Amino acid sequence: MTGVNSKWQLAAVPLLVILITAGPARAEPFEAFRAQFLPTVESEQQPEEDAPDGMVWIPGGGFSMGVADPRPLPSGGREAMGDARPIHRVYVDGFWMDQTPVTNAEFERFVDETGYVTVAERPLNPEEFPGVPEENLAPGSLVFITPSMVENVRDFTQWWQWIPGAHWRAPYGPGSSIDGKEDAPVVHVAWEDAVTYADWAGKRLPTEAEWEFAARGGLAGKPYPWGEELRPGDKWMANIWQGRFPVENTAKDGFEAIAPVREYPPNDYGLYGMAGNVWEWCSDWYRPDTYGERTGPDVVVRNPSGPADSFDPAEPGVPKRVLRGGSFLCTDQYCTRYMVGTRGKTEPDSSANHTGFRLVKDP
Ligand SMILES: [Ca+2]
Repeated sequence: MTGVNSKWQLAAVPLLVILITAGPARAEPFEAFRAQFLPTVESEQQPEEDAPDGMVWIPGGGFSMGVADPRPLPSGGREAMGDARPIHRVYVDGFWMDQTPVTNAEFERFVDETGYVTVAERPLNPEEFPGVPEENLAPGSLVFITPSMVENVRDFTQWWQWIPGAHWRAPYGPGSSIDGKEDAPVVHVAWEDAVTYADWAGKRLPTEAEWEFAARGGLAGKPYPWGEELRPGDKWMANIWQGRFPVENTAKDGFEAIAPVREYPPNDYGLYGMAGNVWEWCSDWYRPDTYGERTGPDVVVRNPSGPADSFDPAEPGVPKRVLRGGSFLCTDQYCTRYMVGTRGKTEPDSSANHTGFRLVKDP
């Protein structure tokens, strides 16, 4: 089932669960990191209309898109993030953006009004899975289940499980519910589900460039939407994972799983949850060489909408869309894609209990 295998891709980044204690923040790595970015220059474009409900104005402008190798930073993780380079200059027009990811309550209104059935609630097509017994074609989705022990840290099937009957309203499968989680981001939504919701809401998915511009909140060369340190003043600024992934989740940030959408402080544009909690779909196809195609230090790429097709050398033949922001399952030792500028990818028809979305709207 390639569809299922490729869903592991988000979690399949090289993993070494060797905990090191990050030393005290040193100035030099931050300086070297910062030096690779030019300042963000916001445009003066202003909308004529009042802010749509729950949205804030993102001014647009020019910014340095991408990320420097974060590994020298004190909490920079273990990945070079080469698919987010070269850092290059991009200009995006201004737009409205949802302050939070779409919540369970909002998604419920959409489903109640339209009768929409999400991808995770539909049986798998037998033609796409020849030879697979019918009982294995039941609707379902991927759920992170904490394993009691891990034999091989590269084998993510030990913690990602395909759960029949798991979907947005039953995030852990039959018997689970979203009661009391109305303010949490909706999850188990495939890309197609997000696009359908967007059409209904009169909005659209952000491009990867718009998402990144917004996440930076006007800052430049900072690894997080709030600035330079993972925990300024020892305060958790996002819902990520603490402890030894994937077997120990100490939830020092207050949440073992998903947090409500306004739990942590917003960035300077008033956006909540642009790091951690849930991944967010973007409209772009994923390719690791997207930025390389935009070369030329004096070239400003205007409103890029991504490549015409997708290619992931880790899984050739499996088209993927971009996701941004990381999730509650990312740590400073594993994944680490809550760092602004880093990129995620997954198959558009896949869903999991760490993936949601937020929307934008043109003025
Ligand atoms: Ca957490």
